[in-house]
Amino acid sequence: MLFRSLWLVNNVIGAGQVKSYAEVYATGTAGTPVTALSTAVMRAAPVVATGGRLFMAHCDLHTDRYSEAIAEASTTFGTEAATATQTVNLVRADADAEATIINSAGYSQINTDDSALIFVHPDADMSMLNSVWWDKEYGVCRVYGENACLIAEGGLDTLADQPGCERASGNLIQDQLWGWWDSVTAGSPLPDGGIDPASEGMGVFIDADGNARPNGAGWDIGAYEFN
Ligand SMILES: [Ca+2]
Repeated sequence: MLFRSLWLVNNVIGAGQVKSYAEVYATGTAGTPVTALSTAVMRAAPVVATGGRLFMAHCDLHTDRYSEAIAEASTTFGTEAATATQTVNLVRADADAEATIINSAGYSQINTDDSALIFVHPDADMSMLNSVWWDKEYGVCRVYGENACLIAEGGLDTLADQPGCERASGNLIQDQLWGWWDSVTAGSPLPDGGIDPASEGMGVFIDADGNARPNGAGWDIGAYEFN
């Protein structure tokens, strides 16, 4: 998405069943063999900041396991080469993007190639506050930089020390214990886990259902106020 200034509030956003296919079938002969070269590249994320300023508050992001890249190459005589690469993130901040993310959550179900919960280009400017991320199955890289995994496991405490990141506090790598988007089970870190969005210049006074925020002891993380 190309934008100068974008506000995302109280949204549930998924990158689901994203696919890339590349098929190359070449006919060669014994005397004149050919090369069949097929390359499929799939890159996806629910939220991609390509530039400008992104303000994201109280959003739930998800990817699903059915996203895939498929490459097929075939020749009668010669060389067959098929390469499929798939990279999936929950949030991606490209170069020149300024992204402020607060009170948001997401889970990943993909771990292939350079996939990670969060991608941060070294020339980006990301701030992340009081957000909860989780990988349901694979132990995916937490934060990926331009060419390598910056935070492979553990929490996000060192995110602010990474190239492309400015501020990070109150973030968790933890199962959100969602029942569905608008419900959680006991022990979830989401209820009352957020900060006042006004501290970042954002007023968020209702949730995705139109119920008042905050309710109970504070702002709930995600699109819904649970209590
Ligand atoms: Ca609350």
